[in-house]
Amino acid sequence: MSTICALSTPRGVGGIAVVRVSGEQAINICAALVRPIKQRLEQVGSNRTVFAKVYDDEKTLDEVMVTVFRAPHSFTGEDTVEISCHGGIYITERLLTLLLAQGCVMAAAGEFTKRAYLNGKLDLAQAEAVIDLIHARSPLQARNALGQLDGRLSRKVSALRAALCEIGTEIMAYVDYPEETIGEIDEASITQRLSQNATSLEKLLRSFDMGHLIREGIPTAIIGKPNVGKSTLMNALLGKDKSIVTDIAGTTRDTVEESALVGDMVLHLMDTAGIRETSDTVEAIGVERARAAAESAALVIALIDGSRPPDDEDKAILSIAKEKRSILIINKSDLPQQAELTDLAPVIRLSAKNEDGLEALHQAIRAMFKTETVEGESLNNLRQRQAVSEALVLVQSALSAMESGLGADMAGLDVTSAAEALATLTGESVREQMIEDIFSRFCVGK
Ligand SMILES: Nc1nc2c(ncn2[C@@H]2O[C@H](COP(=O)(O)OP(=O)(O)OP(=O)(O)O)[C@@H](O)[C@H]2O)c(=O)[nH]1
Ligand SMILES: [Mg+2]
Repeated sequence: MSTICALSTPRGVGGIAVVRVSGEQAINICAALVRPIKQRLEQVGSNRTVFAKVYDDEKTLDEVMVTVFRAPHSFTGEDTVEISCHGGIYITERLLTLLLAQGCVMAAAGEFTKRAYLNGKLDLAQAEAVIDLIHARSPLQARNALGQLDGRLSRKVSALRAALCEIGTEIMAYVDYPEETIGEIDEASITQRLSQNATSLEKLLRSFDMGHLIREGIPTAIIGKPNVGKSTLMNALLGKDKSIVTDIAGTTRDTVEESALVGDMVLHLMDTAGIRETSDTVEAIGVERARAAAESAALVIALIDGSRPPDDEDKAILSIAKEKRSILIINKSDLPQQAELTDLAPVIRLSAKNEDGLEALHQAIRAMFKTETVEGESLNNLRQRQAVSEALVLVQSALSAMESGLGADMAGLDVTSAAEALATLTGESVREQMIEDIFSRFCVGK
C-alpha cells in the first residue's frame, strides 16, 4: 500500500499545524527531510516526540516536533509520522510538496481512518464514530460519538449477532442431522429466544431516532398565542437579538430559525408566529407555518403568558402540544401570576425577558432526551439503521415460520441471514462500495 500524507489540521494560519504521514515508507520518507538533533529519525522510538528541523534543499524550512508511531501501535496500524510544524500556509504546503517529491501520495478523504479499519484497529461503527466526533457540536453529541468509538454499539450488536448465530446453528443442526441431535428440537425455547432478540432489535431501532436527533440537532418549535414571549425566549436561548420583539400582538409573521447549544444539546430553534384566528392574509400564512413547524418538530416548547388567565387560544396551543413531545412554559414569571396549570407536565415557570429560569428549561430538555438514550449505544445513521431493520424483518419472519409450523429450516435460514445483516453494521462482512461510501464522508487528513 502507498504511503500517504495530508495536513490533518485545518488549512490556514495557526500556531501549529500537523502533517501526518502513514504507510510502510513513512519513517524512511520523513527521515530524508526531518532531522532530529540528536539521532536519526529511524532511531526514534515508537510513540516518542522529538525536536527536529525540516530541511528544504539543505536550508532549514522549519523547526518542528515530530512523533514516530511504529506499526501496529498507531491510529492507522501502519508506521506513522506526525510532524507538528508552524501553522502557516507556505510551510505546510511546502512540507507536503517535499513529502510528495519523496514518494508520498496525497491521502484521500478519510483514508487514514479507512486504513485503521482495514488494519483491524477500528470496526465500521467505530470508524463512523470518528466522523461524528469530529463534527460534534454539543457535549452530548461528543459523548455519544466517544461511546461508539469505544465500541459500545459494536459490542451490543456483536452480542445480538452471536445470539442469533447460536439459534441459527441450533436449528440448522437439527434440520441437517435430525437423528444425531440429542432429543427433539426445543421449539418453545427457540421461539422465546427469537422473540427476545426481536424485542432487542426493535429497541435498538428506536434508538436511531434519538441518536439521530442528538447527532443532527433537535428540531424545536416555540409556539404560543401572540405576545406570550416566544421571540423573547428564542433570543434568550440564542444569546442574541435574532427575532423582533415588540408589545404588538402578531409581531412575528414568518418562522425564524437558528441553531443553538442549549444545555448540552444542539437545538434547531424555530420561533413562530403567534397562533390565533385572523383575517389578515399575511398573518394567516404565518399561523399556518407555525402549525406546520409544530407538526414537523421533535420538541415543542409551548408558551403561555402567566400574567393573564389562560383563554381559549391558550387551550388550543396546549392541545397542539399534547400531541407532541413537549414542554410547557408559563412565561413572564416576573409579573403577578394569574395562570394556574397543573394538568400538564413538565411545566416550567420562567421569565424570558429577565432570562430567569432558563436553567430549569435546559434541565427539562436534558431529562427528556437523556432518559431515552444510552450514550454510545444508539444507531446514528441510515446505514446502521438499515442493517438493524433488515435483521429485525428476518427475525420476525423466522418467528412466524416457527409459530405457523412452516418448518424449522425456513426459520434457520432467516436467522442466519439476520446475523449476516448485523455483521454489516460493524463491517465484519461488507461490500467494497459501502466502505468507499462511508469513508468519502470524512475530511482529508483524518
Ligand atoms: N414582563 C415580561 N415581559 C415579557 C416577558 N417575555 C416577553 N415579554 C414581553 O412581551 C411582549 C411580547 O414579546 P414577544 O417576545 O414579542 O412575544 P411573541 O410571543 O413573540 O409575540 P408574537 O410574535 O406577536 O406572536 C414584549 O413586550 C416583551 O418584552 C417576560 O418574561 N416578562
Ligand atoms: Mg414573536
